[in-house]
Amino acid sequence: MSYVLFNTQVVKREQVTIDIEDRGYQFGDGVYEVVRIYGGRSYLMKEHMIRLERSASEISLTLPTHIEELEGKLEELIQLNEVQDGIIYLQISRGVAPRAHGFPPPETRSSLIAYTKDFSRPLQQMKEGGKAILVEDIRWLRCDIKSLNLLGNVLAKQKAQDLQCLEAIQHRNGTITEGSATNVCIINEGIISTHPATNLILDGITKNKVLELCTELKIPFKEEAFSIEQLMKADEVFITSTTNEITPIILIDGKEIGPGIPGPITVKLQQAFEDDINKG
Ligand code: DCS
Repeated sequence: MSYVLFNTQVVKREQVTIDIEDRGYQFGDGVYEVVRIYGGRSYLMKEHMIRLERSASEISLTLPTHIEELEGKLEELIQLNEVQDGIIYLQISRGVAPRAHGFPPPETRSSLIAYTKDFSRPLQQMKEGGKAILVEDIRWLRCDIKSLNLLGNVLAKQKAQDLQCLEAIQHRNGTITEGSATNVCIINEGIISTHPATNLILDGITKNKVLELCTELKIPFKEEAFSIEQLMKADEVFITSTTNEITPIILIDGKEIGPGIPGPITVKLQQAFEDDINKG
């Protein structure tokens, strides 16, 4: 039996229907989050809830419940669905109203939906590393909002998949921003660089955890944008996300990064990340 959170209530999946005039469906007018579940427990839930609240506030969307209450309902969902390793997908749209671009009447309730999915850790990919391609970043200028509008990301990812690659690394005029659904870090002479948390990228929760681990491990890092050239010449490259954790990138546009195998600092960070997961 699968349960979902529908607005403020946990119900059976079969009981949920989405209205054809839901603004999430028609305009992508809403925000979302993906939260990781390890060993039956959510990971970095608070950080995801804070980002959700911020995304919603940036588009003037009112959440149907306080985040503390929402957090409780999501934990209930994990228990009811007996998820061990998986994810929670959660989205909130600006609700159901006759189609018109402007905001609906103020009494319109936002629609929230959250469900769980089993998802194993990508252990082989993390060990062996993956391939990536470079693509132009054609997205809007508010990539800091975790918006339901993902067309730019979808097109980028598909280009990567068409070429049997794991990820598309995006650039704006030669400056690397982020992957289609990941943040990108490079390592040069022992120093990690990643794009600063501006309007041009999503401020990734996994990336922030990695930076926290860097501080603990005394690995120097800078939140500074880097160029395509710096990426291609880096000693190590890795991507981060809730589902990809820390995945080494060993080949970009057919060219090897460093010796073409996961680098030692990336591996060290993977171990520290694993310890953090197990700490719970
Ligand atoms: N950048 C983009 C554009 C993303 O979509 C994501 C996550 C990230 C970076 C990494 O952020 P987190 O570390 O907070 O996950 N994308 C989610 C998604 O759509 N599926 O899984 C994760």
